[in-house]
Amino acid sequence: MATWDLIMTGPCADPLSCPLETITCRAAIAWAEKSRLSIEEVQVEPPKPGEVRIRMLSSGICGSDDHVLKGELSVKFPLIPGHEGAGIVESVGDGVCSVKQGDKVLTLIIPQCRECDACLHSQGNFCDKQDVLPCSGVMLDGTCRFSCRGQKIYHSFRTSTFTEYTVVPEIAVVKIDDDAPMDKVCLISCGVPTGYGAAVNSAKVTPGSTCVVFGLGGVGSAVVMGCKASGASRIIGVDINEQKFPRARALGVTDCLNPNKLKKPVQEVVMEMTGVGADFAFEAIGKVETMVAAWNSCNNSYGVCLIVGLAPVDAQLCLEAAKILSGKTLKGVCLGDYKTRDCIPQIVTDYLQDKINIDPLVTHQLPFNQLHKALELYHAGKTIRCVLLF
Ligand code: COD
Ligand code: ZN
Repeated sequence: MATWDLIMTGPCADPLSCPLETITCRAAIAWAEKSRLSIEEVQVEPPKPGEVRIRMLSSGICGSDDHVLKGELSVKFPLIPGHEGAGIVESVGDGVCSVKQGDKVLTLIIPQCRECDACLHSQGNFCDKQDVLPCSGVMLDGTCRFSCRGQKIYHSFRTSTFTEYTVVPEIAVVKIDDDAPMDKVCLISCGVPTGYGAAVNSAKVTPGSTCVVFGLGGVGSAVVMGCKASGASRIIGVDINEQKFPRARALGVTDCLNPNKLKKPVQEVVMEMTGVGADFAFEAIGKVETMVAAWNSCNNSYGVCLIVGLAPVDAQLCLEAAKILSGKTLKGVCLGDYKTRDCIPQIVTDYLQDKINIDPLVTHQLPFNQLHKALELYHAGKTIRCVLLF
């Protein structure tokens, strides 16, 4: 949806036949922690060697963006938020060979450089070139591609998708099928692999198992989908917002719990409901207290607890040390343990081939100029995923 007119600065109108120009377009800027996002005219520089400039078509609003805006992650302001993006390659810098102008692509919050220790290890996916922990806010060469009224604007996770144009490293972008519906597949850039992948790829949920999922937002709902697809026979969903329960049930949750309405701690209720504890527990909220509750909801001997959410920086996770002896497993997981450039395009193909259905996760779609309404819906707990359309 072309909501804004784009102004090409400089004399050249045909990007194929002349040097790349700076683009002036609209973007959402967070000038400071907890400030209201402001839609501004920004300058987006051309991609440098090894970089890709993308015309965004859609971006989801993910819980991590909210963590960024609240200042719960250590990021630099002013910045352009957003990471769950789908778009079309507008131009590429020197040496870029994995994507070309006109390709449909997804942005990747966790890149895949294919050179670092994590990328070279068969089980690793947390690429050394990621910019989440910590978040420098700059490109790999230490500089920014965005500016507004002469001021440097930082990048968010080297993705920044709440903008009509963004620049990302080649290692943080991947080509997807030409017929992918761009108003939805942005979810496959983050929420779907993060949640669905945590269940099917990381935990490898087993048929007939009992799962408990803490947090029934976009990511937790994708976890539920993964548990269901893996044949779990019981899926307990935990959320303080009961508005999330009907959709969660439709996705496969068999029992819904609101911890605020229970007379006992939620882990005790899960223990009573299951008798022996859950086979698999997932934390998709990003709070230490729910991480502890997820851990204590698992079976003591063979339970597996997956931490999907990211707690605020400096938070410490405190667990009863003796409980680890009995054999249960605690595992962190990011982007479903997928090596992102290798695996994420296949999820898009699987969606196109009806092997996975992401449609129920897209509860709202709004044009970019209604960003504030989208954020209001998110904060009111009414969305699973609201997709911004450009
Ligand atoms: N108890 C139960 N439910 C709670 C509680 C609580 N104390 N607090 C909040 N909730 C519920 C909310 O009502 C909401 O339904 C849900 O938790 C959170 O959902 P969203 O929609 O706000 O967030 P998601 O699903 O988009 O994202 C959740 C993450 C945990 C993935 C995210 O916040 C995060 O921590 N991301 C960083 C980790 C990561 O892997 N990132 C990869 C790319 S984002
Ligand atoms: Zn995300």
